[in-house]
Amino acid sequence: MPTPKIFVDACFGKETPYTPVWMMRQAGRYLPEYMAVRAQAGNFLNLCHNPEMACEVTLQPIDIVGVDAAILFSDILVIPDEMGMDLSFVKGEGPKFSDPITNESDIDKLIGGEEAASKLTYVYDTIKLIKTKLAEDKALIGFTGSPWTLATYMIEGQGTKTYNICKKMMYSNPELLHKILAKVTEVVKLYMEKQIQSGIDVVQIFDSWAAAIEPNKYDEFSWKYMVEIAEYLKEKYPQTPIIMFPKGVPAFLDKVYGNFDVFGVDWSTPMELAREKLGDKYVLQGNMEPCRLYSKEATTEAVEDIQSVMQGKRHIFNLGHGILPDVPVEHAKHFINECHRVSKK
Ligand code: 1CP
Repeated sequence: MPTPKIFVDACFGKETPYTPVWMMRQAGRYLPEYMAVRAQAGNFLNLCHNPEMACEVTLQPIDIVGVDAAILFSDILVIPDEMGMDLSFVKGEGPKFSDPITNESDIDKLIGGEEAASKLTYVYDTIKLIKTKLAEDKALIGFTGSPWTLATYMIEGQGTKTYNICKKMMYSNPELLHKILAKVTEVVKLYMEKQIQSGIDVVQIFDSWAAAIEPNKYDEFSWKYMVEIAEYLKEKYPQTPIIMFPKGVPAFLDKVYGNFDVFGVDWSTPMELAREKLGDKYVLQGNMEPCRLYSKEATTEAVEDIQSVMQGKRHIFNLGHGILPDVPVEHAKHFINECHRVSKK
């Protein structure tokens, strides 16, 4: 019998001895051990491309803060990079693509489908290496950005506050945006399939920029593509749980549909509301406001509140978005311990 993984059981809504917990962006700059490996790598993309180093930073939060699942160390933007867009990380400014997509011939030039997914070998090698080292009772989460979130970077060329270039396309040339989204969706399906074949236990689809889309258009431009990916994977790999994380869409909760297992609740959505609307159909993950990690008292208060709503049923603890780089490691550990303490049966 293989050792059970509490995290995977919880994703399927099974009873577990306590509620498992992990933190979005848990492998990152708040850990001095991460900074040391990153310095050794020279730059962020080298770190993503090097399976030994990526494996090391993936495992750090398991050993240092005691989370129940590791998340593969990589970035969502390696996908457009391997589709032929030239990605770089400019110090202090974040990701940049030198030639953003503006027209149909730019889309036609992108490498698609199997060819693009096959170029991400360093990710698959990293997964295989992690699986040789990760304790058997811990889960490994693989991930992708949603087609919409990826497209925002491919069209804007970088992070954006206004999304004006993608939204201009959304309202004035929606067919062009759909063409990008469809091409990215095909790559993501095969990419996630290869992550599963390489050994990941759980899939998370990050739609970090969901809130940029008006609620009436959210299904058309983002959710339906996420559901298409989930349905493709579920049909072939029903034993691999899928977590959907659309950030900041409380107005869409009534319309959520699709074949997946866990709905990631962001910190702006009250857990009660998510439980009322979705709790019977999906396991819920979340949702402490990440800045509460600056105070141990504020952390304990939120963990107790979330526990009183979810009562250890059909729930996975997490933050409502990523941990910030200046959070003391001690406080991150406190969050994990408190989640385990309040939910222990
Ligand atoms: O070391 C550094 O300075 C680079 C910072 C960094 C890190 C640690 C980037 C650049 N990416 C990552 C790792 C990363 N990215 C992970 C690793 C696993 C973990 O969570 O521990 C994951 C899951 C991501 C996913 C990611 N990248 C998302 C979705 C998740 C989210 O936080 O919403 C997004 C939007 C990105 C784009 C990206 N990559 C890096 C930065 C600084 C950004 C955001 C830029 C922006 O704000 O637009």
